[in-house]
Amino acid sequence: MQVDITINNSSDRQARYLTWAPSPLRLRLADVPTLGPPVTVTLASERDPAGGDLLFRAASPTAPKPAPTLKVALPRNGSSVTVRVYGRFGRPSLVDGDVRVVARFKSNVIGKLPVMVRVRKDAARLSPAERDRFVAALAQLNDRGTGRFADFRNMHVLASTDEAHGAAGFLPWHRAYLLDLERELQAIDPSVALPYWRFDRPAASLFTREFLGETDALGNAEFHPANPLTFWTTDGVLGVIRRAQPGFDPATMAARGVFSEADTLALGTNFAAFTAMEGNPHGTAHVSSFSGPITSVPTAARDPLFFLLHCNVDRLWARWQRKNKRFDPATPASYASGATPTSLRVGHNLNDTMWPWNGVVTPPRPVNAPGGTLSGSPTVSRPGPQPRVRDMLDYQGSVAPASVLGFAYDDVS
Ligand SMILES: [Cu+2]
Repeated sequence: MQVDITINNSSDRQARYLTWAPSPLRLRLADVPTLGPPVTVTLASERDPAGGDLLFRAASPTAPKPAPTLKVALPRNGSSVTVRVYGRFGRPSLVDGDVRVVARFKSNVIGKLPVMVRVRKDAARLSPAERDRFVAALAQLNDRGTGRFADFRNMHVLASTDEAHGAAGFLPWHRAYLLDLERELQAIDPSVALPYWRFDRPAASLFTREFLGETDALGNAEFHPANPLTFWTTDGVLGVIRRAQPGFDPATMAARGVFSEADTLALGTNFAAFTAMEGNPHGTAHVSSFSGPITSVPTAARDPLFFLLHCNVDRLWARWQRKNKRFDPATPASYASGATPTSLRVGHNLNDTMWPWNGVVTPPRPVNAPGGTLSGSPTVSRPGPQPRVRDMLDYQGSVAPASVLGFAYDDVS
């Protein structure tokens, strides 16, 4: 007897990735005599010692909470039953396939599928292997200045100032931007998730030659010869320009003057109040500790650190959303949508599509739209190629399960 296991409605290997949000898991009996009662199988995880872990739940809305095991009765006629599988919060994977979905009949294993609990982690706490996979994927996306990274560089330029900064859409726009980049990295190596820079803490292992580079006296980031970021090229220039400001040591100090996480989360319980975080900690983290391209909107995306900085900004929004239950676009406090649907600058209203993914190049939008539509994902269908501001809020499907965007943070349940 054998059971076929399918995750995220796809037999594609690239679909076998989980977060804390539920993913559909489909079971179907193969090779069984058609006569007789349903066959009850038990789902559980089988994990490596430091591997990810899983929880399961029946699909019915009234089903009990997610649990480490789940009994499922499967019909003998080969029709399928769909349940839910979750990464177990606090137990993300270290490497691909370090946890398996196992289906047992009595004590016999009759089905097994390797998966990964893939979430965004603190860059300073990645394992060397996680770090190296991320760096390799990012360097490949850049491809010595000839790769698709150039699109991401070109999306965050002067033209993006009105579309993505200084107003309510700042957080949703950058969430879409990071998701687009992360999906491109995952197309290169599906085991990669974007790490975040906790700029409110020292990050000794991040500013090293093996990772994002150690700044030298001339203001360049120095890389180990084996680090593929050695060949990082943007705007036709090889290398990463980043200089620690006098007296600043990123290995032992937090970025200077940035609000602590607690102070950031305490900015207010309405989105309008929370948007003050665009100034501090976001803007402060950009300008207070390093000099170089990172300090200015049109050039910041030249520095790979920019994406880790913004990943932490997005994580702070996610933590704030979790703390205050601000996932529902229909709740006014979840977003500063203004009194009427068009009360804010174009691109910042809840129902607006966002540039450049919408391809709109007529005023007041910028004159070009680099990068094309937003990359799709093998694991989820949202937000679609032309995301709206509202599509960015319910990223874990807390309000509407179909809204899930396919990413999560290690410390946001
Ligand atoms: Cu920006």
